Amino acid sequence: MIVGMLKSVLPIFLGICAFAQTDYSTRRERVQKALPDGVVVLFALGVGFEPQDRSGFFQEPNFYYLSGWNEPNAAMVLCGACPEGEREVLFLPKRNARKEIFEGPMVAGGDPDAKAKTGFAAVMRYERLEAQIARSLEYATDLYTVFDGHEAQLGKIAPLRSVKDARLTVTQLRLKKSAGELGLLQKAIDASVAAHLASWRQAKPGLYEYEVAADMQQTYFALGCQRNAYPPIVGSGPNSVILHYNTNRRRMDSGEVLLLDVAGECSMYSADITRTIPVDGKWSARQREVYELVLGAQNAAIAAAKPGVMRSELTNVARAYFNKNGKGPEDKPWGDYLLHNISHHIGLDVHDPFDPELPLEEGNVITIEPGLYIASEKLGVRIEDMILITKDGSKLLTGALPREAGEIERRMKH
Ligand SMILES: [Mn+2]
Repeated sequence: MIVGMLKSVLPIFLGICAFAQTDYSTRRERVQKALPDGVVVLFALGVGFEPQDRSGFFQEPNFYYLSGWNEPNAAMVLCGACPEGEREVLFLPKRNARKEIFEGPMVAGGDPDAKAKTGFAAVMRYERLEAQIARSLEYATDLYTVFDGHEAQLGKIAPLRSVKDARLTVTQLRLKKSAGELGLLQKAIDASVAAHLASWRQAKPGLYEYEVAADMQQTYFALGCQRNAYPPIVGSGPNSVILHYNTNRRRMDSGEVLLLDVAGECSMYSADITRTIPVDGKWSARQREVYELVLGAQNAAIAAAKPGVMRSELTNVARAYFNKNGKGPEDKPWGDYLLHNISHHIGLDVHDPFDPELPLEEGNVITIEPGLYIASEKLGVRIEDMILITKDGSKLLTGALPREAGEIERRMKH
């Protein structure tokens, strides 16, 4: 009993998985309960994956969420109606000595210790996948997968069964973050906050955008992040109005703002944080005016975020705040200079999947990121923070990074 318990709380040893095996098996049970008549087949990323790919291997997030398995060329079958021992099966490639020379020891389908190492009730060779799907369908009516191109292949295995999309079922689980997930999100946030603070000490006229991007990445990698959550956006002056600018080649100049939309990913969980700062360490009157507007809109949207509210409504709140606070250039309402939605879910994906029908719920983690972009003035301001939806409101997870205009000036003094 004690040995069994001990095993069950050991984290999966491969990759950078951070949770106990039981956390993943609980998630798999939830999928089985949500789709009791289904055989759910999920695929890891990686058929054809080459380790020398520039971007490196990144596990398919739904597969990772339900397995913690961080290796390519795997699959799983979940079948709540199947006999004990076949309700959750992980399929792994067979042993490959050549591959192990390059990539280190692997867990293979058929290894005697594969169950203990993966936390699955059964681990089989990948070659058995089709046969096991057919066998599982004797106990269930429908075949499910997360539609990503594999549905056609499954249709051929079981031509008489309908193949249904399990994406929404897994999405609904992923929307509510567990305490463990919140811990990993906070780790990514804390490392990214440190990166932003480092950039504030560094920024000055004459510096290149890539120098700032490099130091920010160095900061969060040194604090344990494994990847960029997304390509760093370091945009000075005219580049501050380009929403997904990430060339980062320009030299910043006196009198400009610097928009920093930069964050790291730790243990598969992403942060997403934006600040806009004055390159000189001191705002011009116009920069400060626009900054205060964006901050006001952000505060209004944060105040509006709570269970029961539709996330899309938060963009309306921000736009309404802008519109009732005077006019922008060309006598247009300020709201016309907000060019994007101001919120998305975040977790294993920077833009986590969502259910468009569902209002915000306790346990959701979302961004709040209003901005105003005035191309004619080469002035873009965005402020992006992450909040956790609580029972009756929200908690600011990125609060360690100041947002007030005056506080940013104080922190930039060096
Ligand atoms: Mn974002």
